[in-house]
Amino acid sequence: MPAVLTIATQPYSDQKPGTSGLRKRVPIFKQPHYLENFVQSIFDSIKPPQGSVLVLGGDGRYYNLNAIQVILKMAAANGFGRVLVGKGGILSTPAASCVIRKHGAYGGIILSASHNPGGMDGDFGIKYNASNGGPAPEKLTDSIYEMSLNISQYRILDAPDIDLEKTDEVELGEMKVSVIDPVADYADLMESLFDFDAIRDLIRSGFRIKFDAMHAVTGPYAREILINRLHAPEDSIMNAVPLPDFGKGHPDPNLTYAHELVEILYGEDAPNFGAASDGDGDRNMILGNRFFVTPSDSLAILTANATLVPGYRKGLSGVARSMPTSSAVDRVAKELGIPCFETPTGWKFFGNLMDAGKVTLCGEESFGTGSSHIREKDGLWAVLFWLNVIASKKQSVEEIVRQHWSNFGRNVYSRHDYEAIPIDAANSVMAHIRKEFEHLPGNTFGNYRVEHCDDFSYKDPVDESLSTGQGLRLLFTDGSRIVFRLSGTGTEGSTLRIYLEVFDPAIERHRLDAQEALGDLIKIAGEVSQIASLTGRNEPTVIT
Ligand code: G16
Repeated sequence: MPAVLTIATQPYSDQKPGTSGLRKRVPIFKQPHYLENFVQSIFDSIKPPQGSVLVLGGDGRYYNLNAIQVILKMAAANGFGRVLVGKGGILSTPAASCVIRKHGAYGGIILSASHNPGGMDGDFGIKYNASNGGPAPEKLTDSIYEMSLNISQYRILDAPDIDLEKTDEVELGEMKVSVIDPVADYADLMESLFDFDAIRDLIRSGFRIKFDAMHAVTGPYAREILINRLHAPEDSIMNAVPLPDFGKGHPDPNLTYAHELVEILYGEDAPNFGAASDGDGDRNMILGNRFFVTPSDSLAILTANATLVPGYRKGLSGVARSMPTSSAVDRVAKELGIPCFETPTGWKFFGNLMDAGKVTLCGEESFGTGSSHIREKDGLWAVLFWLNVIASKKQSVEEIVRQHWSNFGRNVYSRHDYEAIPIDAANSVMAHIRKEFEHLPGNTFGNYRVEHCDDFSYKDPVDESLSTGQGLRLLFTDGSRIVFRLSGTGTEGSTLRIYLEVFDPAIERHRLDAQEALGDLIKIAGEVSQIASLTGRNEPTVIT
């Protein structure tokens, strides 16, 4: 029997998990004991009962396989009875959530830095999901951080690496390792929710789709679901082989980074439907022929049409959106007579609401949409939901969106990101805005009158925990708003996000470009934040 080693270590001070787990550059993760310290801090915080089951996998980025071998040996030395690990070390974030729930695991470790670039000098990340399949709640991430600051030793089995390339069951000390097909459970779940016959008919009728896996984790999932099960032609998927450096791309499904797909959907002979997912498969971008669907509109439209989908035929118990997400879905919820919750940014805030049965669908402006089928946002799920709605309504993406705007009005929306700003400069912008907020209520900027300014805070209706400092909101009397927020997922400097929203009830203005419609608010945001003078940046890095 291999020996359990207890290795002495020193704490690192920078292992505070962000919006979803610990994300750092690969060279930081490669420092001696860095990964091990964090993993031991997770195990010391969750205190798994002897013999517990752990799920383990990642998005296939550089360092994934090394980390998996280490974590397996540490799990064996920390009393786990079984680890379910994806073949090749692969598990998308939604698939991991699905496997945790389906197999009643104690929790799961997912290795991913989501949409951040990968490779030897790229980003790596690690996050823990609890037994409900969802991201660790703040209480737990705080405890993991505390443990990491005080750690003095970790436990690891002195054993050789195991073969992850074939599905099998092997022993690692007293623990069993089941190397599982990473796709099967997830694909079955999708088939149980959506009308695959109707989608197959749609595709057979000549409806053309293009899914861009961005050389990240969703390649094998898209192949199994879209090609094998839905019989889409082979050229319906692109960049479908996961690569450790994502083909040197930035696997973030937005109009800037998924430009290869965007060019196809806006080009000659464009397909009818386009979609992309991110590094770990939880985000989605939806495109029609020459048409972009904002994530906020997507959530509202899926909510309005949910009963067309078998898995949601009986209706929704409620919906939730993150605060910076537009209030398009609020209008739908009102009409459906169901509750709509506004939470801070971060999928973990939806978990309690779903566990308590208060919401069925939820979404975020950051290209995340999902439902209570798992406890993570789910990229391919959103793609299938759209295909099911299209198959049922027999309308194009653009027709569906325009009809939605006609029915509910349009929340014109955009996000401007200023990436990799020096941390001090970003903090001074936020401090400046806070100061401005003291005297802004009642002021007018052209047609816009400031009603209220605050720093968003949220009291969880289930466990009553309070989260403060979740984004600076400038709310106008007509319902328009500007939100300023620092990203919790970047690894270089600070990323400042400015979220802009106006409500437009007049159908004839719907053809207007969003940036044009938001022009006044963009100016106000610049004036109030002084971003140009405080950071030297005259333009956002990414506009979505
Ligand atoms: C993570 C969370 C999302 C959240 C996003 C926000 O996404 O899972 O719930 O909306 O971060 O990112 P930021 O703080 O940069 O605005 P992911 O896809 O990176 O796991």
